[in-house]
Parts: sequence; structure tokens; C-alpha cells
Amino acid sequence: MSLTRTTCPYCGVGCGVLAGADGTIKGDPEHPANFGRLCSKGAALGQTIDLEGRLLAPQINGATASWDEALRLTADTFSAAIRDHGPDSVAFYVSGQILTEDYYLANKLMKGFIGSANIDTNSRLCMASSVAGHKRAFGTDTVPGVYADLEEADLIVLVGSNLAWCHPVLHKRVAEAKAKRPEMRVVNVDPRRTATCDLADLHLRITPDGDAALFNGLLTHLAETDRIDAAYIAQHVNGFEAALEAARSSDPLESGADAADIQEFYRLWAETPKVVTLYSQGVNQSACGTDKVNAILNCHLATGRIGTPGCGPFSLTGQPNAMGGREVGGLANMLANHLDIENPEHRAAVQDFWGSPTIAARPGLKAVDLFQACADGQIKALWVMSTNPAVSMPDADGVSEAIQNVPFVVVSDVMARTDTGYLADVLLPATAWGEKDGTVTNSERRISRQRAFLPAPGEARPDWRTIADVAACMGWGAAFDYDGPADVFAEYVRLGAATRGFDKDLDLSIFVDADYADLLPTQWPANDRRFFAEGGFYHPDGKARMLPITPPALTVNTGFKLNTGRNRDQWHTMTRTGKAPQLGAHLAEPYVQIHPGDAAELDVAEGDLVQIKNGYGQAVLRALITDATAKGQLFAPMHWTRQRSASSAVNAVTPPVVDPVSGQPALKGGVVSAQRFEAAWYVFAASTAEMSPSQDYAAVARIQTGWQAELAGMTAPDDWSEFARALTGQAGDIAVMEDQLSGQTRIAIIRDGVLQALVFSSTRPVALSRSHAVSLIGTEVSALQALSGRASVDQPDPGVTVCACMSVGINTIRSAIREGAGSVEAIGAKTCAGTNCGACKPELAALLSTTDLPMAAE
Ligand SMILES: Nc1nc2c(c(=O)[nH]1)N[C@H]1C(S)=C(S)[C@@H](COP(=O)(O)OP(=O)(O)OC[C@H]3O[C@@H](n4cnc5c(=O)[nH]c(N)nc54)[C@H](O)[C@@H]3O)O[C@H]1N2
Ligand SMILES: Nc1nc2c(c(=O)[nH]1)N[C@H]1C(S)=C(S)[C@@H](COP(=O)(O)OP(=O)(O)OC[C@H]3O[C@@H](n4cnc5c(=O)[nH]c(N)nc54)[C@H](O)[C@@H]3O)O[C@H]1N2
Ligand code: SF4
Ligand SMILES: [Mo]
Repeated sequence: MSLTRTTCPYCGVGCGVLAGADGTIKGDPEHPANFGRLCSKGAALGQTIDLEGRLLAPQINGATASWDEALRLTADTFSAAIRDHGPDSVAFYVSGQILTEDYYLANKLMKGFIGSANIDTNSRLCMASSVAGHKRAFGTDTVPGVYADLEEADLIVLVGSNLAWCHPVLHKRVAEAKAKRPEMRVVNVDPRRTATCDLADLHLRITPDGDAALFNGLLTHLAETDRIDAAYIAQHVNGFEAALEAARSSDPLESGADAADIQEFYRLWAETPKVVTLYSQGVNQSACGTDKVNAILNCHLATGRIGTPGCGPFSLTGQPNAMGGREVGGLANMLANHLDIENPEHRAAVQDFWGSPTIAARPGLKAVDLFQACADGQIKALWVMSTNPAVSMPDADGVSEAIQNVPFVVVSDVMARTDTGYLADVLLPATAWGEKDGTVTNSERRISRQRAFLPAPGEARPDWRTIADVAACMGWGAAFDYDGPADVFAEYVRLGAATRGFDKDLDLSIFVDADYADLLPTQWPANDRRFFAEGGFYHPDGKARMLPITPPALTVNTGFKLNTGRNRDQWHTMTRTGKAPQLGAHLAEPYVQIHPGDAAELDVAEGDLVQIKNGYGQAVLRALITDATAKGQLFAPMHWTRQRSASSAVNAVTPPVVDPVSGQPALKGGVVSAQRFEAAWYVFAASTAEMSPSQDYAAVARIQTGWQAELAGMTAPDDWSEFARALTGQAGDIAVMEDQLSGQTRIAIIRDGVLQALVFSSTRPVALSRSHAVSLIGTEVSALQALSGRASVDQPDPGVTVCACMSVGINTIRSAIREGAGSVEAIGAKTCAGTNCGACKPELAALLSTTDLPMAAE
């Protein structure tokens, strides 16, 4: 089988992948991001490339249509809105998951031809505060460092980053570097204890948004201990005195971290010249995210610890092409090649290059404002591409209503059924990863090729082509006439050359004569090039700026602070990772982490359901009682949608509050009330047929042979057999067992000797080995075996999956420990768990020392 060299479509690490049409997936040993490593999501890519659930033809109002009809309707409706209501009456909302070529053309069409800048992207929810912080400090949006710095640093400070779960291959690189050089230190700054703490010598458990006070305190400490690099500041930095003065007037204890831990952190930072601060959404997704970014950058600028090997601030990008989007001007306030929409010379140069009839002269609407404009009736036509805002935006219910309020909505997606697609007038099928060609840029400015190794299925087309076709139908065919993505990329590089005179950091010269087909992963401006060690910033005087930062006043909340984020094995709204049974096996249900003290006060026991709510909406989630989250704080994953749950989409309760500088929403800053959800009944079900999530509480997940569902409701059905048939969609012989002891009703539906469905109901959360029940579906078993609810002696039950890469369950690991495996390595040798990506190692370590595992009911 010949394997194609491509790049993983998930996180911003940007790992190289060798992929085959038969589903073979291997890490690319030659890719400088991963050198052959892959995480569980990357390793399971082969399970997501089948066509189940794919959108394979355009649809107009739910009916299959031809491309000609769909393109014509889209172009005509956008043109009519522009004619009748002006260019700002239309909008695009795109994504860090489209390729650079797609992104470039979407921007060219909106900014240069439609003449509005109403194009924003989900990167607004992700990177906007880092972009704004970089621009304030450096005069440009540059990530100064490279991944090799993570291996060369003597101190790595993680701020608001769950690296072990969200950038697992970088986590592995750091872990391996630390194993080689045990003197290397890692500090983790996070209000929550996460799997990433496993790597940390010190965990600073700050209060949410305590970061600015912490880094202000660090700046003061650096000044007091004479660690400031006066020469660097004199030559390259403005604003030191004012920043220090502001820092001095804030109190590091306001960060909420332990006083001794703070001092230890300051001492480490002061005494370790080679320090990298890696930061992510705990910093960005905040109402003071840009200030938090600048509080971090201040410390690096004041010490000149930037741009040398093993040194510098490092903002991690989330999506595979979040960085590429920033480069081509994906955000509503940018133009391609890091040029500014508000600079008339930049605008003129870009317009001249494009030969375009117009160019947007002022920034467009940022995501939260864009959907507000939809709600207000200002937007008459909206095109959503490669993102699922009905789930991922704050106040998601309000956003769904806003989208419904737009007279004409187009959604381009690879999947037929998404919460956003459900609201569309026109659905346009896109080719998915593996079927499309183009480039992406990772966190370290490295541009890599995604290459197709599968044919385009059905009528699906690459996004760049759809954009070009709509542009042509709107009358701009000549400016959007491309042979393929190579042609688009070449134009983007030529635009870079044509605007070189503006002397921006983003220099694509290295790609001028590049062979697109065989393009090697390459960093701009050049491989291994770092920025700013010798100054050379992009403010007009060439200097960087330190900013005076005032930490936010600590508000006293009546209610719980709601923190949100990610699971190790799921990707955002689960449209793709949700297809892989192996990935669904780890944390298969929407949960809320709640501190034992809070749980006791709310009378919530393990396995109970909890309802969280506020003025925006509500969600019901499974309680996971753990002191990983602090008292008064809850944590819930962002992944569950209306497709997979009845009422567990957490953005129903996140507020549309934004950072005033960047417009990035405070997705980790909700406030909710919480209470026990008084269910009258609970059900666990598994079926060979798909089940829809339609009860007071419901969560469905894919299993190897069908689907599983966790349900609960306020009123018990009259007849459980009837309920079981309706839920599982199964005809066949039905066997019912009432278990007085557990208060359960157990139902099996068997057809031609094969178990089609199992439904276990109870007045309490159902106690049952899920993995065992699931393993029986689709097999030939007797009704008695099926209803016994536990594995027989000769059939050990592996338990919930801990290691997704190697499919190793908790019971297998526990028995390995009982049989003498006394270290994570020994568990690996015995069971293979943790031997691929290693992201489950913290959980293996937790299993070694405790049974208090961060996962849903076994
Ligand atoms: N498995 C997986 N990996 C992914 C993704 C995925 O969906 N699944 N998505 C990708 C994307 S797009 C992104 S943006 C990245 C996100 O990667 P991360 O930012 O690492 O992930 P999150 O879980 O969103 O949040 C990180 C941490 O911020 C902490 N936090 C919350 N509030 C604060 C605060 O005020 N201060 C500090 N210091 N910390 C705080 C949370 O407790 C959480 O542990 O992950 C990427 N990788
Ligand atoms: N509460 C809370 N909310 C959050 C966050 C959080 O931490 N907490 N994080 C935020 C962040 S950082 C991010 S990045 C967002 C992510 O949120 P979204 O971008 O909304 O999530 P995805 O599920 O990645 O959506 C991608 C969509 O594009 C489709 N798709 C995949 N490939 C292609 C393609 O090639 N072409 C097209 N046209 N479609 C494709 C997928 O099927 C899917 O429907 O969520 C944000 N929302
Ligand atoms: S770390 Fe995992 S998800 Fe991220 S790019 Fe690498 S393989 Fe893909
Ligand atoms: Mo993101």
C-alpha cells in the first residue's frame, strides 16, 4: 500500500501523517513537528474516513439539488442583498480548519469584491487575544519561537494549557526532553488540576483570571532581583517604566495561588535564563485575555528572553490552520500577508494586486457582534464554512436563533447533520481531510501540505472551488479562475512579493519557486528562524512595547464559576472524532467536574445528574466528583451537541461577553447556578441501530457495532418494553428481566439469535459494565447471558477505555497493577497502554496511586 505524506487535520501541532486509502495511518518520521509521533486522535484518523454521515450532494431547503442550482441561488441571493442593502448586509463566518487556499479566496471575495470586511472566523473564539496581544507588543502578529525551544528550555511555564490532552505530541516532546534532562523544570498555571499537571514540578492553582496579577507580580520580582535586561530594553523596548509601575500596584496574592508556590515560581523564573512560556485558551478565552497575553509578554521583553534558543513566549494555536488564517487575513480586521485593513497604503496595494473593483475600508464585524447583527436583522445573507457556531459560540441558543433570523443561510460542511447545518437554507458538500489538497500553518509558523489520498465522494467539492464558483456566478469569474490549490497558493505568495515593500514579518519569499506538489514542511521566513532576539520589532520605531496591565477586580459571584474546555479524545463538536468508537470510549458522556464539598452541599452523588443554568439557558450533565476542580468552580467539556445530546451543550450557558481589545469571548468565564437533576428514571441502552437523543437527559455515542445511549427522565414510561423498542428502533424477540435487588428492568431484543439491543433502566443511575454490555451487541448470545449485566469468567471485561490508541480498558490496567506492574512503564510493557502517544500516562499514574479516576461512570 503506497502511503501519502500529509498533515493531521486536528490540532495546531500540525503533525505529519502517512496515510493510505485503506485507513492505514502512521506518524511521518520526517515531519519536524512530530518526527513520527501521533496522538490518539491522529492515530484514529483511519476510523473517520468512511462515508457514514457525510453530506454528498448540495441541498436546497432539505431537498437534494444540483451544484448549478445551489451555486446560482447562493450567488443571486448574495448579489441581491448587496444590491438592495449594501455590502455590509452579507457576512461569511469561516474557520481555522479550512486550508490556506480556501481562506485566501474567501477573504479575496468578501474584502476585495463584495467590498465588506464582514468575514470573521472561529479563530476569534480561539486566537484573537493572542493576535491582539502580539500586535500591541510587537507591532505584528508573530510567534517568535519554534518547537525546538521546548526541548532546549530549562523552564517551561504552561499557562491555561492542558497540553497533555490538547497538544499531546508537544506534551510528549516536553516529557521526553525532561526525561533526558531531569533538571528541566515545568510549572503549570491552571485553576484546575489536569492531566498536564503530571509533567509539572509546580502547579499554581490560581483563581480564574488570576494570571495578570501573577505575571505583574513576576515583573515586579524580576525588577527587584535585578533580572531586568537594561541593555535590551534601552535598545529595543518602550514602556518599561509604566508597565513596572502598574505591576507594582497589583498584588500577586490576588492571583489566588499559594504564597509559597508563587515565590518558588518567581525564583525559578528569575534564576533560569532559558524559559519558554507556553499559553493557550486559559489565557485567551477571557474578558481580559489580551491583558493576560501582554502581562506574559512584558516579562519576556523586560528580560530580553525572547527569540533565542530555548527562550520566549509561545502562544499555542488550536486548529490545524489557525495560523494560516491569520496569515491570509482571516480575521475581520486584517488583510492578507499581515497587512492592515485600516492602512490606506496596504489597502491600495492589495486592491491593485487583485485588480479588484473595491476593497473594504474598515474592519468588519467580529464573531459575537456578527451574530448579534444577524439577530438584529442587519445581515440578509450568511455563509458559514467549516465551523459549527450553533454549538461553539457563547450563548449558543441565542446564536441559533440569530442564524434562524437571517433570511438566507448557506452552510458548507463535510457532514450532513450538524446543529448549524440544520438551520441552513442551502447545504454545500465539502471534500474532507484525505480528499482535499492544500496547505496549513502550524503553531511554529511551519507551512505543510495536506494531500489527498482518497477520491472526492459523491458531489463533494473542495471549499476553494466552491468559493471561486460562487464568485464567478456573481460576475467575477476572471479574478477567480484557478486550476487548483497550487495556483491559489502561488498567487498568495506573489501578493507577498508585491507587498514586500511594507516590510512585514510575514515573508513568503522562501516559497516563490517552491514545488507545490512536493513541498516540504517549511517555516516562514526560513526554517528554524526565530524573531526578536536582536529587536527588530514592527512598530514604526522598530521597538517593542510593554503595556501597563491592571488586573481585573476580583468579583464575588453568587453561583458557580463555569470553566469549559476539552477532552483528550474528542475534537470540538465531535462531527468527526465522534465517528470513532475507540475515541468515544474515553469519557463517553457529557460531564461536569464538581468539587466533593460542593457535591455534598448540593446532595449530589457520583453518577447523579446535575443541572446548571443561568439567564442564557441550561444544561444537564453527569456529575464527576473530584477535587481536580476547586470549590465554587465547575468544569464541563464543550463537545456535546444537539445531535448527540438532549440538553448537554454547555454553550447554552456561556455568556457572550468579550475582551474589549480582541473581541474574543470569555468562554471560560460563565457563572451558573447548579442543582441535582431529580430524574425519576435512568437508562443505559445499546443498539445496532442509531438512537436519537430525545429525553430530558440523553447522550448517544458510536460503538463498534452500533450506538449506545445514556438517558434519564422526569416521568417514567408506562411500558418499558414499548419504550425499549421505540428507543432502539428494533423489532425482534424481547426478553425482560426485573431485578428486584438493583431495582432494574433489563430488556434484550434478539433477532435471528443475534443481540440487537439492550436496555437497562433503573430508578438510580444504572450500575453496569458498559464496555461489557456494548461488547455483546451484534453477537450471538442467549437472553440470559445478555441480561446478566456482567462478563463471564472466561470473558474478562476490559472496562472503560483509558488508552485510546491501543484500546486498553481500566480493568485490564487494574489487573496488571494487581499483578505487579508498579510503574507506568511496567503497565505499558504488560498491556501496551501508554505506549503510543502517551497522553494517557497521567491517568495510568493516577490508577497506580488512586482509584479516584477522572472519568464517567464505569
Ligand atoms: N483533544 C483535543 N485537542 C484539541 C482540541 C480539541 O477539541 N480536542 N481543540 C484544539 C483547539 S481549537 C484549541 S483552541 C486547543 C485548546 O487547548 P487548551 O487551551 O490547552 O485547552 P482547554 O481545555 O480549552 O483549556 C485549557 C485550560 O485552561 C484552563 N483555564 C480556565 N480558566 C483559566 C484561567 O483563568 N487561567 C488559566 N491560567 N487557566 C485557565 C482550564 O482549566 C483548562 O485546563 O486545543 C486544540 N487541541
Ligand atoms: N464553551 C466553550 N466553547 C468553545 C471553546 C471552549 O473552550 N469552550 N473553544 C472555542 C474554540 S478555541 C474553537 S476553535 C471553536 C471550535 O468550534 P467549531 O469550529 O464550531 O467546531 P468544529 O466541530 O471543529 O466544527 C468544524 C465543522 O466543520 C466541518 N468540517 C470539517 N472539515 C471540513 C472541511 O474541510 N470543509 C468544510 N466546509 N467543513 C468541514 C465539521 O464537520 C464541523 O461541522 O469552539 C469554541 N467554543
Ligand atoms: S498532536 Fe494529535 S491532534 Fe495534534 S496534530 Fe498531532 S496527531 Fe493531530
Ligand atoms: Mo481553538
